[in-house]
Amino acid sequence: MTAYFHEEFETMPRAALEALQLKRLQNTVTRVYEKVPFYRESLSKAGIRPEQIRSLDDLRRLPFTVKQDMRDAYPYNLFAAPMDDIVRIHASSGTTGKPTVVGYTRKDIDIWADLMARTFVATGVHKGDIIHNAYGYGLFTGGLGAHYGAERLGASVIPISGGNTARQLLIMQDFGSTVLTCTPSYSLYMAEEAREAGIDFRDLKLRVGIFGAEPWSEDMRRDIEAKLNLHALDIYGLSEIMGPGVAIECIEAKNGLHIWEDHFLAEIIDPESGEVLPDGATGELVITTITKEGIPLLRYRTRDITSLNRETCVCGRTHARLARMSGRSDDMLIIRGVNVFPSQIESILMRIEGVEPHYLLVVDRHDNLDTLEVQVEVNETLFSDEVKVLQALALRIEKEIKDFLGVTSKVRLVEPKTIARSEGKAKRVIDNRRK
Ligand code: DLL
Repeated sequence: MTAYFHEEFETMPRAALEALQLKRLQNTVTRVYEKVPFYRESLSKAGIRPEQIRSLDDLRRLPFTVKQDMRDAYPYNLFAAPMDDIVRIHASSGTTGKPTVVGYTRKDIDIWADLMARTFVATGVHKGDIIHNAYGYGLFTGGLGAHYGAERLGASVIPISGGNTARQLLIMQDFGSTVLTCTPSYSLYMAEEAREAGIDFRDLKLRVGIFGAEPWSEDMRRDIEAKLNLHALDIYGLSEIMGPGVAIECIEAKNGLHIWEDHFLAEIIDPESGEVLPDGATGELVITTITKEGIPLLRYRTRDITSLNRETCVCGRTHARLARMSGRSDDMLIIRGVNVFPSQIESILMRIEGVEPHYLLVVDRHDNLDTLEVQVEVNETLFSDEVKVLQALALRIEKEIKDFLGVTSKVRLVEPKTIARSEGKAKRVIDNRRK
């Protein structure tokens, strides 16, 4: 029997859901038109007045919002509520320039806690669970987002945040944690430290892991599930839209992430032309928030690459599912004209015996030609093997990458623990061409 947190909303028939979406979209467009000069201007430029939004199809007429708009509005110019009503501020670090700042009203925090509680329930988590929350607490939304959801659900939350892995393991053992929340890469780091400390995950009480904040692959899921002895589920979110809990895989299907459509409208567009693509087609995810007060966003281009599936799920939820993110359009590497996502290389690596889930892609340009070096760790046994064996393995991986992705690479097998471990979002790519 599927458990729900908000059964009425989670299983709402499409027609009722769409009626609710339209009403909320109309309110949001009115709100930003009245309160945010940026939107008043961009809507006026597009020739749209709020009362012209009469059906969900009118969504397409609205202008996009992009990350640069948020940077230009730094720090508060996109806020649609007075600062007096903002009770929390988060920001995403970003790799270049100023961070992207978001503000939440009390109601926004309340809805976020509800949606995170809903998210937990979809993964089979319930009151009575002990949630070991190793997402970072701070400006990053992961820690506090999961924390409030856990409390809203009535579970016990351990606000451990990231770092000090030895202590994490000790607490997990002694406190009887049943749920782990952190990035997938950090969960693998924990597995590695546990093995070295002689801790067997089969002796722990962990049952569910809720992993996200960075791309990962189906093959990595299998690896994590085997090493940590739990169900590993994919959680998606971004600070601009809310934080964690925008979309989640349900434990019943483990196949696609339900995006909470009573609060977010999802579209997939062709990242080049901006044209809306049909369900099932892969493209860039665009999200419109329809209940936010602090910083509502119209058609925000997430740059995340996925597809939409609106078929009803075995879990009974009617909310559309997003395919596992293959990466961000700005993480896509173009190597000698071939498009490659780091996650595609990850999938190939993960299928090879003896190869560890720790890798780094180094892209460079020599004599006007792009080069790709794949550094990947192999296990102790393999590493101490003869050079010949290692060379043959490197060649085999190069061949698989060439055969599957059409790109030439140089594979460098490295000793265990050579590649930096991450307690948060892993860094998988160094692109020296961007320097
Ligand atoms: O990463 C929020 C979050 C916290 C999500 C904890 C899940 C768990 P930001 O730091 O703003 O927010 O980064 C958002 O991370 O646009 C994606 O590119 C990436 N991302 C998040 N979840 C996933 C996922 C948080 N499940 C950016 N798969 C997003 C792939 C993800 N990428």
